[in-house]
Amino acid sequence: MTQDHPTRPFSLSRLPDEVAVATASDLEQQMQTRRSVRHFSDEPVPRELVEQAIRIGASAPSGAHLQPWTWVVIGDQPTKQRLRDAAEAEERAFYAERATPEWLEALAPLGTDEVKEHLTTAPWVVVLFRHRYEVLPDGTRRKNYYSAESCGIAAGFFIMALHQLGLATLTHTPSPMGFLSELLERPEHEQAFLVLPVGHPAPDARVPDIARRTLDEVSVWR
Ligand code: IYR
Repeated sequence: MTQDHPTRPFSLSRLPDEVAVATASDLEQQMQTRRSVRHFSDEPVPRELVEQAIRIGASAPSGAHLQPWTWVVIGDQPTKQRLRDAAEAEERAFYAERATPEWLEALAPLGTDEVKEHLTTAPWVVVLFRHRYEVLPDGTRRKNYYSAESCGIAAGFFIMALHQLGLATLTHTPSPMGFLSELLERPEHEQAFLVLPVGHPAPDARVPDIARRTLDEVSVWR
């Protein structure tokens, strides 16, 4: 390692193996109850909780530590409505024309359609923008490395934090997402990456009856 940049000492508090296994078991149980929610309650959620979840999301590792993200948080009804109208216009075209039959078949178990009620019902809608590059003060461009991977990891941290706080979200990817840049007035170098409504599930919320793949199915050990 080159040593011409400052470093500082680091250690992690070490857990006895049995404690780690018990902790992992509790955490896994907790995380296995997470589901993508499409039916939200309009009950308010304190802004502070969303701030904390974003700080946790933004604590994620990123390529060259360039932190290539902006979290746009929408809490006002008129903006949420404009977002919903624009998203539904794109989705209508997606479901009616753009989606291939295979894609529609893959989506069938999820029961999704062009109605995006969550965008106006959830108290908060967070749009994560990915910085493909940065514009430096002198106007030149600096490339960001692995910005998609970085934003994916950050979104994962954010989703996990929300679940731990007892809040629901959905990784909504309207396609295409260009309308979000205009509507939320983001600069050219930022590209909408994910739309994440945040709130409590509606009291009558339902989720698809689908299962997760098992450890044996998802892992190979050699
Ligand atoms: N963007 C559409 C379609 C859609 C695509 C995937 I991949 C999903 O996991 C769910 C939906 C929509 O939001 O309805």
